[in-house]
Amino acid sequence: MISRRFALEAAGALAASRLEAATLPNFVLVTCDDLGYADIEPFGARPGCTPNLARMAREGVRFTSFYAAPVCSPSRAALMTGCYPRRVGLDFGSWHAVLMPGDWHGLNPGEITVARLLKSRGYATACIGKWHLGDQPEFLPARHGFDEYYGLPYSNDMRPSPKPAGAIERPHPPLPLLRNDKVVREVTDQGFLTSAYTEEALRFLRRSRGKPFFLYLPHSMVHAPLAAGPRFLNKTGKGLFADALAEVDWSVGEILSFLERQGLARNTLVIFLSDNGGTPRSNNAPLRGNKGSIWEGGVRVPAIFRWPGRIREGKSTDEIASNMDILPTLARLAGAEPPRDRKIDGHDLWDLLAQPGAKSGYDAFFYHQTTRLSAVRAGPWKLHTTGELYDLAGDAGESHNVASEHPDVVTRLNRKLAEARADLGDGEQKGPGCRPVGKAKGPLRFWIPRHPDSGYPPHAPVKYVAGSPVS
Ligand SMILES: [Ca+2]
Repeated sequence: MISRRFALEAAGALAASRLEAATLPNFVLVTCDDLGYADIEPFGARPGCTPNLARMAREGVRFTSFYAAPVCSPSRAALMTGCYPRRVGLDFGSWHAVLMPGDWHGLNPGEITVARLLKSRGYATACIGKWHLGDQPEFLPARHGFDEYYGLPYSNDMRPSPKPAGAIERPHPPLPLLRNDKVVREVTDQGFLTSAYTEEALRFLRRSRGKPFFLYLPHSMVHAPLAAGPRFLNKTGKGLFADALAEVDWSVGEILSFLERQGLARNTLVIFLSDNGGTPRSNNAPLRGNKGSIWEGGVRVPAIFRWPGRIREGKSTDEIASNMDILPTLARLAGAEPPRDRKIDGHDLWDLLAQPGAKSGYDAFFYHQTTRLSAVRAGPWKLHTTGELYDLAGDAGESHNVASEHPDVVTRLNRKLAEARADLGDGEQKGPGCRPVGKAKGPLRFWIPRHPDSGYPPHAPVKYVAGSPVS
C-alpha cells in the first residue's frame, strides 16, 4: 500500500510539473550589436528596411526610453545580472573599456544570471552569438546557467590586425567560433555568422519543444567589421551596414515564423534590443552622441517586446526602462525568485508591457561612462555631473541646458547622484555596493594561438600577474 500510495503521489507530482512546464512561458531575447536608436523602422528608419522588426512593433510594445550601458561588456553584464555593470565589477574591463581576448576578468561565476534563474525552473537555456563576459573557461555561458553555447566569446573586431603590438590595438588571432568550450571554426570571413547563429537557434528551438525554453541570441552584427551572407550582400543598395542589418531582421523573422508554425507564438515572449547606441555610421536621431558616450545616443537603445494575446499590441511607452529589467521581468513570469541575498537594480516591466498608463519602476536611473558616475535621469530630467540639466521630454537631443532655470531640480538630482556615489562609489573609489569581478585563476588561454606577427610567441603560456596586464 505504501509503495502504491507513493507511486500515486509521484505520478501526481509528475503530472503537476508537466502541467506547470506546459504553462510556463518561453523567452527569446535577441540583441543586435551597436545598433543605433533610429536604425530600424519602428524607431524612424526608412519604411521597408526592417520588415520583421516593424511587425514585432505592430504586434507588441516599443520602449522609447530604454537604456543600456554605452559599450558591450558592461551592457551585457547588466542584461545578464539585472544590475548596474559597476555593481558586478564590469563597468570597465581589466585594462580596456571592454573585456579583451585572453582577459583575466569576466562575469563572476558567483553572480546569478537570468539564465541561471530560468534553469532553476526547468528551462532549456541556450546562448547563441556574442558573449563578451569573459573568454576564460570559468566565465563562459556554461558557467552562467546556459545548457548550450555557440558563438564568438567576444567582439568580432578582436581579430587579426595589421597594427603593431601596442597597449590597445594588439594583433589578435582569427576569431574562435565556440561550441560550448571547443573551437569549431577559425573565423576570418564573417559573412556566414548571422545565418549560422540563426540556424543554430532554430535547431535549439526544435530540440526544446515540450520544455519551457530561454533562447538568448546576441548577434555579432552590426558591430564592425560588417559582413553579410550571400543572400543579403549588396542587396539593399544602401551599403554593407544596411545589408548586415537586413540579415539580422531576416533572422528575427525566421524565429517569429518558427514560433508561429509550431503554435508557440502565444506562449513566447520575444524581445529585441541593442546593446548600446550606434556608432557614427548609425542613425541615432533625434539623440545626441554615439556609442561610448552617456549622451542619449550612446545609451538609449531601440527595444521591442512581443507576446501576442498577453501584452499590449502596437503600443509604445516612453517610461524609463533598461536592460537590467530583463532579469526581474523574466524571473517573475517564470515564477522564479529573484536573488534576495544581493541587490538587483532592475525592475519588473510587466505593468509597462500589459497596462496602459503604467509608470516606470525607476525613481532615478544612473549613467556610468566606464567607471565614472556621469549623469542621472529622473522622470524627464537628466542631470550630467558637469552640471548640465536637460528636459528630455521636449529635448531628447540634449541641446538646451536648463540648469539655471530649474535649481530645485538640480538640487534634487544632485542628491540622487550622492546616493549613487554612496552605494557604488565613483571612478577608482569603489562603493560598498560593488561586488567583485570574476578573476581567472590562470594560466590564461587564448582560444586560438596568437598570430606570429603579434610580437608574442604563438604558443607561449600566458601568465596572470595580479593587477597587471597580460604580457
Ligand atoms: Ca556593442
